[in-house]
Amino acid sequence: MVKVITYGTYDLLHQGHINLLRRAKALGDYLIVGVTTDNFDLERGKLNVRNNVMERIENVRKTGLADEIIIEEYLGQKIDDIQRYDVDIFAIGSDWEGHFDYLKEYCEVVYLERTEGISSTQLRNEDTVR
Ligand code: C2G
Repeated sequence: MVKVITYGTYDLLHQGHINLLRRAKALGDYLIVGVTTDNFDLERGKLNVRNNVMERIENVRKTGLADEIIIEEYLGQKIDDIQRYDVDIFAIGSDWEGHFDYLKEYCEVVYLERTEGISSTQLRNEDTVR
């Protein structure tokens, strides 16, 4: 069984996230999705996330694409998760191209095409204008 893992905030879950999850799932048989905690996002400089971690987990769950959902709460957790869950492929959007090459020591690393023209930032801004 090929196990794939991917991570994200998934704030105001949109089609770009869904496409990414679908592409990640298609790489293997079992998809683990890591959802960032509110605190981990603050630590990494994401200061205006709208949905709390429970809402974001629930939205990912509702896509029906994740076989397992875990939370990501500390820097360096990806290596621990890959080893703990015996992951074959780490997948992430192409906006992160090159950034996670250090994980190649532990599993295959795949950068998936990002969906252009939609983002959580854009949705947050539209919401503010409304
Ligand atoms: N994504 C996408 N197309 C978009 C927007 C996002 O393919 N238009 C992808 C991102 O590339 C990422 C996933 O959707 O793979 C989740 O994106 P975010 O919620 O913005 O999370 P991010 O900050 O990219 O999480 O450990 C956390 C991860 O390292 C990165």
